[in-house]
Parts: sequence; structure tokens; C-alpha cells
Amino acid sequence: MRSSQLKSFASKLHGSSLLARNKRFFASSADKIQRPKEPVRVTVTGAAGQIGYALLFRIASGQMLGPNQPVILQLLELPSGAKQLEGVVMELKDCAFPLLRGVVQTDSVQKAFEGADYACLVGAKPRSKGMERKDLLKENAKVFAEQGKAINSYANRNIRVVVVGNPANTNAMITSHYAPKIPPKFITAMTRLDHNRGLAQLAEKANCKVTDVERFAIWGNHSATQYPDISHCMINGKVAKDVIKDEAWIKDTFIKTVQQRGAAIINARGASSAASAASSCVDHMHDWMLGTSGKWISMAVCSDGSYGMDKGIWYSFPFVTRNGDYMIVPNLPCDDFSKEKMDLTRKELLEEREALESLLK
Ligand code: NAX
Repeated sequence: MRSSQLKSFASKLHGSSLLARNKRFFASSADKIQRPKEPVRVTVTGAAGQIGYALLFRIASGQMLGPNQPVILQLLELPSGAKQLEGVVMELKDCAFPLLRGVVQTDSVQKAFEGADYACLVGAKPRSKGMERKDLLKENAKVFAEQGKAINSYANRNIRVVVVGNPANTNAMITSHYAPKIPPKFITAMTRLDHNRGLAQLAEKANCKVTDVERFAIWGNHSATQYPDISHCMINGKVAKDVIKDEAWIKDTFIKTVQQRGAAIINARGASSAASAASSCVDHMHDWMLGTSGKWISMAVCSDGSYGMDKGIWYSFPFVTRNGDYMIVPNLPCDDFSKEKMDLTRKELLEEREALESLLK
């Protein structure tokens, strides 16, 4: 609708005096009208799970890829979750989201990744009682190898992938290994929940808004070895340490709180983080595709050797992003305390890679 048509439509609806009062609003909204975009295909795996339930509605409402981007959701579930997913799909339809142009519900990896432009890999095998971590790694590696192959064969070559299912960093590495046609930099793992947890803790401690906290970073693995780093952090333009003035809180309480937050939520809620994980997944993809205007975010990507982290492990770094591209924040000075923590989490990722050596040949 043209600007003049919109104004005459508004005039009929609301009367001319209201239009006069809202002239500036109508003029500016008409100016902002954009050409309709083609829908993009977004694959979500584990769609009937608890994160899936909090995630799908936010994608369909435009919060992940922007308010002008129509989407087709391609939802993958195990056959055991099919009935539950059917109910979720009914609810998605009942929301009548203007941007939702289709929903595919399937247990076939081929169908789920056919033509996919984006993928949120959420579904993963949970750790069962008595299962060792290395067994969990292996079980999930099989799942992500299969999905990597499907992405390689059926998805858009420019697909952007975020792995949420744990162990997220190593699952992303496996996915990429089995999807050689997709540039490794397009396959990322989510440490944004840890990042957001850190921002919230810092804002609470400094009694400020989360948006006042800048240059915070998560390094390494999405696990208890991660390093939430405030050594570069600024709060309202001042050095965070000088604002907080509590070295013991920073080195002990803060770091442990962020590292152990997942377990604390399970203890309190009786279930793992879901809404906050989904929200962070939305933030991850949104900021990657739509840019951060210089703001730092954290995500795990294939290491290029930056900061001495071994090439080929999926390690979390601080980033700035623009137009679907990202850059690791370069040349940050790291003190001995930081170096030790960054190295510890690096070693865990190397161990995870070693445990899966046979699948990486
Ligand atoms: P749920 O158990 O509620 O849901 C998982 C869903 O995935 C289930 O419906 C299951 O049927 C499905 N699924 C399992 N294997 C599948 C496969 N091969 N193909 C398709 N679907 C499959 O778990 P939820 O709470 O949603 O968590 C999902 C994953 O996110 C878990 O691995 C969890 O550990 C991980 N998390 C990762 C976080 C992160 O920050 N990276 C934080 C939150 C969460 O803990």
C-alpha cells in the first residue's frame, strides 16, 4: 500500500482529526513499508521438546529473523514425539502468525533439511541414569553425524546452523565434519545462554540495566569448564571491576554462578532451562543475521587458532556481527588468570574430540 493510500485508509477509519494528530506516525510507518520477502525455511529438531515448545512460537512471530521475514518451519521429531508435535503444530496454526507460511512435521531427516536456510539443532539424546559422559558424546555424535549428512545433501549451501543440543560444541564439530559442502563458519554452537546469564548477574550486582553491561565474553565449552570473563567488561562506560569493587565475588561467586546456573535451575524447577535456552537461541540467530552494532556476543565456532585455541575445535569466543557475518574480537590482552581458565576449557574440548576420533576420520 502506498503512503497516500495508507493515509486515505486511515482517514476513513479514524476520521481526519485523529489522522491529523497521528500524521507523523502514519507518514513514518508508510515510509518504513518494505517489499514482501520470500519465505525462508527454518529447520528445528527436537521440536516437541521443552525448548522446542518455547522456541517455535518466537520464530514464527518474527522475533528471530525480523518482523518482515516470512518463515516455513520444518520440524523434526522422533516417531515417539510425533503425537505431541501434532499438538504443538495445532497451536502454531491457532496463533495465526502472519509470518508463518507453512509447517512441515516429520521424522525424516531428508524432509526436515530439504532446502533449509536456517537450522536450530535442539533435539539430542539425554543422559540417562548411569550413562558416562563419553557414552553420551558417542550417542549424540551418531545423531549429529546423520543430521550433518542430511544438511550436506539437502539444505541450502548457505544454511546457518546453531547447535543447542548437548554436548553442543562437539555436536557442532561432528555436524560440520559430516557436512563438508557447508562452510564450517556457518555451523555454530550456542553459548549465548551462558552469555545472557552472565549479563543478568552483572547487572543485578551493579544495580544497572543489562544493556549497560558491555564487552562481556564466554570462552570455551558450554559446560561447567566455560570461562565467563569480565576482564574486558565495561558497565555504563566504566571498567566493570571498578564498578563492582568486589574481587572475591568476581573470581569465585560470579564465575561459579554462571558455570553452575543450569544445575541450579534443574534443582529449583525440577526440569532444565527451556524458556531461557529458547530465548538465547533466538538472540543467537537474530544477532548473527541482523548484526550487533558493535555489541559483543558469545558463540562457539570452529576455531581458526585465535587466542591459541586449537584449530578445528568449536570454542566460544566474543564476537561482533554484521549482515550475517561475524568476526572474533581480536587482540584482547589476557592476564594469567584468564589464560589458565581459557586453557582448562580448551583441554576439555580436546578430550571430547579425542573421544570421537574414530568418527572424525
Ligand atoms: P527435551 O528432552 O524436552 O526435548 C528433546 C526433544 O528432542 C524430544 O522431544 C526428543 O524426542 C527429541 N529428539 C531426541 N533425539 C532426536 C533426534 N535424533 N531427532 C529429532 N528429535 C530428537 O529436551 P530440551 O529441554 O528441549 O533440551 C534439548 C537439548 O538442549 C538437550 O540436549 C539439552 O541438554 C540442551 N540444552 C542446551 C543448552 C545450551 O545452552 N546449549 C541449554 C539448555 C539445554 O540444557
